[in-house]
Amino acid sequence: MAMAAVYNVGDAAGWTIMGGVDYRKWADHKDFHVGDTLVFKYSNQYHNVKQMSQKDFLSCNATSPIAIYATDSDSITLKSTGHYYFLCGFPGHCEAGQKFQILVTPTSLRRTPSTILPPSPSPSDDETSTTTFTSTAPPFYSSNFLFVFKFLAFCLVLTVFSF
Ligand SMILES: [Cu+2]
Repeated sequence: MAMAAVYNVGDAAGWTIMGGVDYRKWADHKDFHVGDTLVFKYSNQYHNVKQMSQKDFLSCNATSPIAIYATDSDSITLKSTGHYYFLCGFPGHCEAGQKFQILVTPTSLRRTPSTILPPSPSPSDDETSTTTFTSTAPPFYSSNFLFVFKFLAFCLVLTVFSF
């Protein structure tokens, strides 16, 4: 199994409203799994990290967080599957875009976040073997076909000569 990943939120920019970081886009391009860690780097004079319900996240209502982090370098390990909603609780920061949501999927689903099935190597293997089969099949098929064609042509020649 692949190792758990550590994600620096906002990459080099960190957790901020400066620099126009698009946290939604930052999160959209990643697959988050149980055991992965989010690292928030910021100055706790100006920012904090609050995990919210979906409703409060959407409305930027930071008054009743599920969890608050304010150490200025928070490492949050994603311990369970499901949606996580994060925002900065400082006034106006959520509205300015300092927020993002993620969907955490089981560790076993590292490559297929939308699938709920247990891991099975067969789908990709089947595809590979199908590809291999179809790529080797045509020459085999066409040589058979060529043989049948030659045989039919031979029969036709015999028929023509028999008249
Ligand atoms: Cu902030």
